[in-house]
Amino acid sequence: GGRTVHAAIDIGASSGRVVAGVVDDGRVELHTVHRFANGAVRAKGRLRWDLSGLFAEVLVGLTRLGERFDDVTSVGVDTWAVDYGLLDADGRLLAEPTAYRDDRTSPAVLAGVHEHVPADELYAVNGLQSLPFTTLYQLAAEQQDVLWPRVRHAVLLPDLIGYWLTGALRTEVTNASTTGLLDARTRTFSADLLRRLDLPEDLFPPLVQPGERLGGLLPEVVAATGLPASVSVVAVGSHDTASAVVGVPATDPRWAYVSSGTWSLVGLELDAPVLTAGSREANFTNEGGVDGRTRFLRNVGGLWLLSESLRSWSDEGEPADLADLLEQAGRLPDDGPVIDVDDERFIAPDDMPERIRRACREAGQAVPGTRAEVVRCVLASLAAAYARTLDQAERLTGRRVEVVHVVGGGAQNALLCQLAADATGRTVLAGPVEATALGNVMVQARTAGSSTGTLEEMRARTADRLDLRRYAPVGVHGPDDVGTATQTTATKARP
Ligand code: LFR
Repeated sequence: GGRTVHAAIDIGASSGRVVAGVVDDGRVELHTVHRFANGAVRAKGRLRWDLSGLFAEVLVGLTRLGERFDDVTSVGVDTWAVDYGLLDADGRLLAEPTAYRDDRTSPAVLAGVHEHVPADELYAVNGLQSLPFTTLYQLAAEQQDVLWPRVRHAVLLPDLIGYWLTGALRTEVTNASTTGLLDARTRTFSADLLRRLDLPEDLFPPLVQPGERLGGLLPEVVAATGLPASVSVVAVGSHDTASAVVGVPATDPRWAYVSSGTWSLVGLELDAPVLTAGSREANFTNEGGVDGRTRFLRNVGGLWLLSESLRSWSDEGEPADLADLLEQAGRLPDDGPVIDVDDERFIAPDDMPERIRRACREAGQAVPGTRAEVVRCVLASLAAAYARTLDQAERLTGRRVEVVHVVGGGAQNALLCQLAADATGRTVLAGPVEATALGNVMVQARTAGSSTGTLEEMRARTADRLDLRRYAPVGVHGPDDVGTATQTTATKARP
């Protein structure tokens, strides 16, 4: 019991935030204290993150936090997965981290890895879906780089921020599961894989579990932020999707999630990995969850297709109004074109509407002409992919899914949520938008003692407080509210 205050530092591919979480006897209230933009930029021949710039924003956020709360207990960090910074023997960052959408992980690099360890052998150990940007492929490209001889450690991005805050150099295990180098059963780095890929056994710093204390703030961080030296940094589900799954307000045991942001991560929480041939063929991943759970999911193309389209249109000098476009898209007929959003051609940045049109043309579908038609095509295609993925997840695990929780930014997109309900034929419960920050704070609160129990118990306590929006498959009921009050006014998905 008791009251504690925590900060969730949650950085996504398109924006970051520092969120204060006030926890009182297991109930969580979130206040965003700082928000900043993010995006990969081309620099020194690669697509890179400006991690030093992001860290400066983290310090700004922590300063604001300290101005508003004088009783902060701890801080936790999560970001997207797979990317890392390379440190030399003195702990210096050798270059700003390369972004996973960079094209250096070419088919030739992947084939080179599979010569050492065939794809089915990889899956048997790491249980990961095949994605070209999985850390081990990025490292294979790195091994051919001039910097490689100076590399002492590869440090995942949230761990790098943790290192800059505390001086403690660790690898948080949920995010480590996305490197492809972790054994999905034992949850330790596979010495065998590292050896076969010619990577040093201690390339990644020692593992730490969510909930463990990383350390206190460095004196220079105390000086820069004004936070008291008593504040500690606690390891959380540092892979943003791991925190998002913790933050899903599930109460019905037959639930699935769509963590809907730049990507849509669609799947189930399981007690153990599923490493069968069927699961590999369906390209399902077994990522590590908090409390030893398995995140059995697939990466489905996400709102990236929409945000990149918007970016193209504004680069053309005619920025679109998203609310307007969504409203027009909602009025378009149901039988429009649907593309395969998982197609790898959509991973790289630039020229998204054109790539979408080309995909429609190649699939023999109607080619979207207007912007609203492009938007409708993206959202309908995402919904179709959610439905297909959930059906596969049911088949591969023998579980039934009754309720689909959509969390993250996509929970605000009423058209997407309604199309998802229609396509899956299941009830969609949308919200919270800040599930990742919520899950980050929940893990810290348990370490501090202001929340207790299993994930289920903690979820039930937070769900109680949330305003979720319910979308029933069309033909059953229209959208309506559940919970106590409504924060957002959802646009009606259809007339
Ligand atoms: C979502 C996410 C996904 C991961 C992708 C790349 O933000 O973390 O889970 O596959 O980004 O890291």
